[in-house]
Amino acid sequence: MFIKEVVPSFVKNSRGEKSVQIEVVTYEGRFKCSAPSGKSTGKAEVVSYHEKGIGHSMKMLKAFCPKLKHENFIIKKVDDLKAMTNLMRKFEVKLGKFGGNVNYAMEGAFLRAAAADNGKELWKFINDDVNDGLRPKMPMPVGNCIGGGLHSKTIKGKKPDFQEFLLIPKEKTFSRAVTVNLRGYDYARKLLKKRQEHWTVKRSDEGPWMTSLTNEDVLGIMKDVAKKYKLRIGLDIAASSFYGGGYYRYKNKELIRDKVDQADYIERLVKKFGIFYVEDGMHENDFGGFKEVLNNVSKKTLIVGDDLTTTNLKRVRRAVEGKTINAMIIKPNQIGSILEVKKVVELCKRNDVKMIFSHRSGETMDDILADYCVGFGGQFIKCGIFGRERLIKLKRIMDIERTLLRS
Ligand code: 2PG
Ligand code: MG
Repeated sequence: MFIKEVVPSFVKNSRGEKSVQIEVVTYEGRFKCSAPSGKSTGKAEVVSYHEKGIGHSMKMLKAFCPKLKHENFIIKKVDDLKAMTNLMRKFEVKLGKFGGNVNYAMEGAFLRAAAADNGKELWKFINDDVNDGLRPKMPMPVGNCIGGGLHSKTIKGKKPDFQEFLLIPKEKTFSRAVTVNLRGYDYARKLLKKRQEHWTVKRSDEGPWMTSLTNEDVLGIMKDVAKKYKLRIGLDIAASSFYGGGYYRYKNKELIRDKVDQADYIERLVKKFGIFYVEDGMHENDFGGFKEVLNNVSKKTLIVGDDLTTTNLKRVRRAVEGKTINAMIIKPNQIGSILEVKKVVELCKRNDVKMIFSHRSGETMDDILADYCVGFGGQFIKCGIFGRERLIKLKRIMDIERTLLRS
């Protein structure tokens, strides 16, 4: 793959923040990728940009990218990307790190160019490598319906403490699942309007409805939505965001729970509302707490690590070998290396841990997450229900599904 040039630039994400985009130009065409950014980030995540900020990462890119001009890379599989990433690591030795988001954009653009060079779509390029080309199964979407926590603003001083109330369909096709999620999302709006005085339509980060209701009142709505459209309920509790000094500090309603109470509370909610999926129910270093919850809920419930595992092989190994989770979030920019993502995927597969490929709260118009999810064999894709940055990823999987159904 002969590189004509590599061009870095800034783009804006859905929160209006600056992000980095990389464009790789080869004889096959121009291949772009831009990086998303998180807000409720895990402490074990790699830094997103150079310690001096995104501006400094861009300065480094402006010096580094011209060095790739006229290079010839032979990339036949994901691991071959090393030839390029090694150059990045070498460049960092004296200047400090580019950051996980820069790696995300650079690797994504290179992989897209490499896939085209091999005459393949990106999902197929990855699938041929990691799944021996076996026909992939379509994932199910995990969609953010009602929001709270760090991603949401308060209404009259209130919001739910949990970050995300999720809808998860179980349908034969991905496109049907997307439709059902949209219907459920709209029905939730109607119920919010009914059950809350003076409610006006407002959306928080990622597009879910904003509300001042408590966790349990929202779960009541979710239960009705789920029943009407045969959907499953999920939660991203993002517990680290309201944990401090050994306690979970709830604001709505005001309450303090210790570790034992917190695990107990989650277990009760799971039973009461028939919850299928619980992400980050305990704080990010409480491996034991996750295990406790996993042991006390039905085997069908997914106990999901995100801030706990941060797509970091060491942490994932600890979580999986300690039997603390049965599912995990995969966010490539948490670890800043798609080669590491591949190792995490292999570990999950060996241990039957379900994989949820996930967007970040600040997303761009890039849809590479969809190719990663199908290519690596994720069972779920978490990328919202509404908003153009979210819909573009759902649409990409619908397109892949259509191609596969035709073949
Ligand atoms: C999460 C994500 C995405 P953020 O916690 O799962 O929903 O949020 O990107 O802010 O880390
Ligand atoms: Mg999360």
